[in-house]
Amino acid sequence: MELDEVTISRAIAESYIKEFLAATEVDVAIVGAGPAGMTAAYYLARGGTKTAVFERQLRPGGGMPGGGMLFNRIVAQEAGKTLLDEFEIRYEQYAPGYYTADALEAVSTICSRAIRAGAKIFNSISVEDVMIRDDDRITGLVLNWSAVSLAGMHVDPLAIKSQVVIDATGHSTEICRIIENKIGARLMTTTGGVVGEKSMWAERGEAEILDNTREVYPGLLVAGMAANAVFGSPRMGAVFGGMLLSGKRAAELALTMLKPER
Ligand code: 48F
Repeated sequence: MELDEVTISRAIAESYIKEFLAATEVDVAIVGAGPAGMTAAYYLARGGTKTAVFERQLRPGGGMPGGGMLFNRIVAQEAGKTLLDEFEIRYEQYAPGYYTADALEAVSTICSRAIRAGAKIFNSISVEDVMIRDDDRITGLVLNWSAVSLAGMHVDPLAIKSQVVIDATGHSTEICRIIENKIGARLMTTTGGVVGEKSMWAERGEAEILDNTREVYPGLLVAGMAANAVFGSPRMGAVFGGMLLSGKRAAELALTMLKPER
């Protein structure tokens, strides 16, 4: 049978639009397909929760593919190793309590497991704004093609609804900053705004990240480095266990926040 370019084009466009339409009303929308966002997506989708992830970059993975200073290896500590086991990512013990893994294997495996569990990851889409309704509650995201902002074109966005949003945007905590700066609303932090990440301290950063993984504004959870940045905890460099554990915690919390009738 001859390959027909129009059929190829229609197959791509129609199947993409079908998936995008399905994502216009989701249970949980996650901003950022770094290690924390993708881990959250995996745990949510695995339980049947309708989950969409929006990632600005062409490729998923956030800071993980770069390992430490482009040495594409990651380190996980004892607690983080449980997540490497869950995803079946191979690792070696470097020293007692320190495990190393290939950063690309880690990214590709978590991404694949999240998608196969049922999460939809939309790459090359930036979240540029949020929707706030019902007495100051985040109820959705405002999306645009990343290429549109890169090109500096004036193109209006589209919007999707979500019961719960997870800010997994990493160091920049972009969704929290939109709430703080654009909406002018108070976040559930000591200052009422993004406190800002502190200088590197791996031990403390990892110790505090699970407590920081929580609701920061009605309907909005923070996960991964965004959690430490918004609550003013240290960064931790190329140790990634906390990112995975935080993603898992965010998924567990999101489940408790979803309305029962879903
Ligand atoms: O930065 P990122 O990997 O965040 P993470 O999951 O993990 C942090 C680690 O990579 C590392 C570290 C380890 O100790 O500190 O830095 O917390 O992934 C965040 C993703 O969010 C995307 C961004 O492109 C990246 O892939 N992102 C950020 N803002 C937006 C966004 C936005 N407004 N819309 C869509 N995607």
